[in-house]
Parts: sequence; C-alpha cells; structure tokens
Amino acid sequence: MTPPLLGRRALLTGGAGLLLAGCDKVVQIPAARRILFAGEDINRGLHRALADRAALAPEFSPDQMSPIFRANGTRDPGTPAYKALAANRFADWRLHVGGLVARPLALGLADLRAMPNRAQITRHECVEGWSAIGKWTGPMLGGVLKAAGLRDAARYVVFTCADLYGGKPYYESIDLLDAFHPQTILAWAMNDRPLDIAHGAPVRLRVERQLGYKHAKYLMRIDAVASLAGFGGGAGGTWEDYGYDWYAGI
Ligand SMILES: Nc1nc2c(c(=O)[nH]1)N[C@H]1C(S)=C(S)[C@@H](COP(=O)(O)O)O[C@H]1N2
Ligand SMILES: [Mo]
Repeated sequence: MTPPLLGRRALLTGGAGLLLAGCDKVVQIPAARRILFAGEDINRGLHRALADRAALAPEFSPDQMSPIFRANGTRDPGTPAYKALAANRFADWRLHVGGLVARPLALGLADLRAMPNRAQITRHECVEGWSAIGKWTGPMLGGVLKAAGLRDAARYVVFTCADLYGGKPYYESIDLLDAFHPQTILAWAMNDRPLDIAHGAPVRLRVERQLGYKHAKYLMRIDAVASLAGFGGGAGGTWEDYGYDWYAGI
C-alpha cells in the first residue's frame, strides 16, 4: 500500500510536470521565446549595467594615502598662455562651460570653491602600470552642468586642456552617466593643497570609475555635445585617437 505522503508528492510532481510540458511547447517556438523572455533579459541586463556604472569607486582613509604620487603625461603645459596664467597664480584663469547648454559659464577658482565641494581619497590607476592613492577636492561636475543647464540633445561632455599633443590641446570626454556620478569632480586641491602644476593646475577632472588618462589635467573648456565626431581625431580623447578604449572602466 502506498503511504499517503508519497502519494501526494507523486501527484504534485505529476501536476508540475504537466505544467512544464505545456510551457515547454511555447518555449520551443522561437518567436514566443523572444516575446516571453526578451523584455526580462533586457531589463535585467540594463539594470545590471546601470547599477554597475552608478557604483562608487572605493574610498580610502588618510593613513592609506601614498607618500609619493607621481606625475604622468604632461608635467607642465609650458605654453606662453599657460605660463601667463600660472605667473598670476591662475587669478585670470576661467573655465568655460559651453556647447549644448542654456547658460554658458566662465568660472574662476573662487566660483568653483564657492560651490558645494566634495573631498575623496581614491586610487588613481594608470595603464602604464602604476597606481597611487590621493585626496581630491572640488565641486561635482554634475552641479556645474546643472548650473549651465544641459540641453536635451547633450550626450557627452568634452574637456579641452591647456597642454598640447602634436600641436593640439589634450582632450577627453565622458558620457552623462559619468558626468553626473557623485565622485566625478573638478578638483582644485590635491592632498589638501592647491593643485600643483605637475598634477594639473589649476583644475583637473577626477572621474574615479575610469583609468588615469581619462582624468584630464589643466582644464580650459567643458563642452556639452551630442556627438564626439567634431573633436580631435573623433575617438573622444587624445589617447583614444591613438587606439586606447574610450570607456576605460576600472
Ligand atoms: N591634460 C592632460 N591630462 C592628462 C594627461 C596629460 O598628459 N595631459 N595624462 C593622463 C594620464 S595618462 C594620467 S595617468 C594622469 C596622470 O595624472 P598625474 O600627473 O596627476 O599623476 O593624467 C591624465 N591626464
Ligand atoms: Mo596614465
């Protein structure tokens, strides 16, 4: 005689089996499969991608800061225009914010300091195989862009620098997800001191989820754009034009 419990389980299994068999038939039809699962996959994939892009880079404590933070790439733009700005301790420097914005801005150091600022101790990672932990202070790029009022067509933010590579300014670009990331700041201080020339005075970008070459030093202009086609070689940055990845996530 079959014990009652086993009987019930057999019944349940049989029922589930029937349900699955019915479902399997639908799943075997490619078009139905697409309709049943496509939306779910897209939402899950997109959600995962967006959550990943929004995640914060690790932050460190003051005792973890590197005793030496090397300077890389340009250590002094050295142009007559930059020398003149440096000689006056950047009092005449203005960061021009333009392109697809409602209100173009020309911000001095005092303007940037007067905005809500953020300080963060992060690890800088260069593709050339070194890293260093330093402290950076400055207003969030998102706040600056909000002040300028991004137009709907804006998709990217392009940074133009004071130093020249092959006669053209070093440039970089990021998308709006990174532009409005809370750790993306316009740093005017490094390790609690005004940014020095070697590290990008008077202001450099910190975009903490990406590799070192994205962190444009010696900022002169920020432009909101719909496409990267009109800048430099069109790949979105000085190193990208030589073949480096445009999205250099870490
Ligand atoms: N304007 C400008 N920004 C730049 C560079 C440069 O040569 N010019 N070099 C990049 C690279 S490859 C790195 S690793 C970092 C180095 O920043 P650091 O000099 O503060 O170490 O700046 C990045 N930003
Ligand atoms: Mo780098």
